[in-house]
Amino acid sequence: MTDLPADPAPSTTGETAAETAVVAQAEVAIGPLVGIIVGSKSDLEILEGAENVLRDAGVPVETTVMSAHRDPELVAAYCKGARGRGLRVIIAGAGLAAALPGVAAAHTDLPVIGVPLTSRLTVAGGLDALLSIVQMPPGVPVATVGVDNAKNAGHLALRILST
Ligand code: AIR
Repeated sequence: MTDLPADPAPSTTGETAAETAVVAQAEVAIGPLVGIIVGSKSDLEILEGAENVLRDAGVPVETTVMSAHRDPELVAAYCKGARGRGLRVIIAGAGLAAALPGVAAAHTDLPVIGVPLTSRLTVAGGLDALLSIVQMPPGVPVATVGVDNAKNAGHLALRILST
């Protein structure tokens, strides 16, 4: 936790520096606890299943589109900074050669839940994405839910948050 400043000098808005620091800490405290990331805008509708479960439980959540293949630097920066911003769990959904959950787990030690998705070019009913997500090398785990089963990712995130 950040120490409050010793000097309570009034700011131009009338708040003391200490009050400003308290407000800043409160904003951090109510920031998102779960970060949902998806490989494409075309994945967003299915991931609403996870978002709705979390919002219904009162858990603050943020959803961002970033592709492990199209935006690799963005994915790395987001996941490296996730714990520092107060996130506790990352839910990552992608289809096809679905690298996003695994790449996320490579860049953060937060729990990562992978959601394999069907999409326009899917083969074998989403088995392509399922195997891409579940077959992680030892030491870099991704907790994988069923194909298109984003709701279960939300429920699993709730259980992780309650431990
Ligand atoms: N994808 C995007 N970058 C890497 C991968 N694997 C996935 C998306 C989406 C599918 O490719 O997660 O499920 C098709 O994306 P789009 O943008 O062509 O609709």
